[in-house]
Amino acid sequence: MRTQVGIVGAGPAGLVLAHLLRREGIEAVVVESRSRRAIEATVRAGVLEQGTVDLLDELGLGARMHREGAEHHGIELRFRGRGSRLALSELTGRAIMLYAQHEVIRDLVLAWLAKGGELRFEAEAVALTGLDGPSARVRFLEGGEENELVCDYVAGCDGYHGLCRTVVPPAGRHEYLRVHPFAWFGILAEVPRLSPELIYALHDRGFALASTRSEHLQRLYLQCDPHDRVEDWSDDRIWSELHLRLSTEDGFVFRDGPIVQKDVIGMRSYVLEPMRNGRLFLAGDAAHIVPPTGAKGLNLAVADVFVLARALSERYRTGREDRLARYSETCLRRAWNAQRFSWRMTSLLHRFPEHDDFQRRLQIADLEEVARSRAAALALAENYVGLPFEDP
Ligand code: RFL
Ligand code: PHB
Repeated sequence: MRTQVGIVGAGPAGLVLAHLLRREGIEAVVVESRSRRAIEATVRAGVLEQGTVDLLDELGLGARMHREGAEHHGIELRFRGRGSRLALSELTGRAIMLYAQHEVIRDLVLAWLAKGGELRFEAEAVALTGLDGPSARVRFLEGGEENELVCDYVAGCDGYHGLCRTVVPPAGRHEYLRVHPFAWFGILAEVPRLSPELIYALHDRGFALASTRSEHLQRLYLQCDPHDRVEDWSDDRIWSELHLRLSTEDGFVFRDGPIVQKDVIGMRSYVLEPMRNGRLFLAGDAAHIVPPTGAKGLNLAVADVFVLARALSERYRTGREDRLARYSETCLRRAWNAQRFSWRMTSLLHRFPEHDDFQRRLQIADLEEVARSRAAALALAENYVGLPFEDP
């Protein structure tokens, strides 16, 4: 098998890249280790930046998102029993879209296959070779047999647990890793929407987040111990903790109901530099992970492949490799800003085991500044809605 760009992984990074390349007339084949059913059912992100929404629209992939998703113009920061609205759209002129990641995946897969695109499910990449030679090779296992995809370039879009980031040689790479002393307990619950906008809450008992999937299905998160298991949290414990952490002085109430999914989500910050090894270009979670507090991971994956598609397009149109040569540097600038912002949101809103009273008071003063000062609010809002995709 031969193609121009071999894409490893059919997550947001791999699938958006496949569509972007097709628009540029560049051929691509995607290999994905899991089944279609599995990738279309994995519950992950929910917040799309306006830049991501605009790009999906440009690719003609946004119709269902606009029908079924919900545009939000603000979020609430809740602390000391009071809510403070961060008016995203008033401050920035931009908005966010609540639309589940697995719905994005469904839309992208359907459109790719409808256009006759090649996507091999249950095809696991097991080796990459020729990255410094005239052509690259992706070896993959499919139905118990080994196959090979020969290509000009490989896009490593296989996430944090994938193969691609492991083939960047130790000599030239630098990894930055921080594992945080807490995790999130995430649920999907069949209850009415708690509030018209997302609520990010800091409470003495820890962080809580009320997000949404539809009028009747809510996505809720609670800060928990990183060693907690799903079995440690009964439905009663979850609801009573959510009621405590989301409570307000003016008596905010919401209904309990059936919990249809529970998961524990570890919190990590990670960057791999450089995001390139010869003919291999890493994108998305394969190169960087951010804690979910800033809702940046998926959007960062999309921003990477936006830059990569431009660079590959230049290479195929003109033979020039200037943009490819700048790929890693361009993406790392955005990735580090997303790390900074995600760390800021995380430290603003979580209870840290090592914090004393002094640090807790500072945290409240920091939140109060965001509530009071337009400048502080704007700094947070412009990062939350997302900076424009960079294309220097
Ligand atoms: P993905 O989505 O992990 O996709 C990688 C794909 O590669 C496949 N794969 C392989 N395929 C072939 N051969 C191999 N050897 C392979 N190894 C792996 C995998 O099966 C998979 O299908 O990476 P990608 O495309 O970089 O996308 C990244 C995003 O998925 C991730 O950053 C976000 O989900 C992060 N995130 C959020 N991001 C946002 O922008 N907004 C949010 O609101 C948001 N909320 C979240 C989140 C992540 C969360 N979790 C579960 C970590 C909330 C949560 C709870
Ligand atoms: C989600 O809806 O899953 C979600 C929303 C906001 C975040 C993280 C996750 O910061």
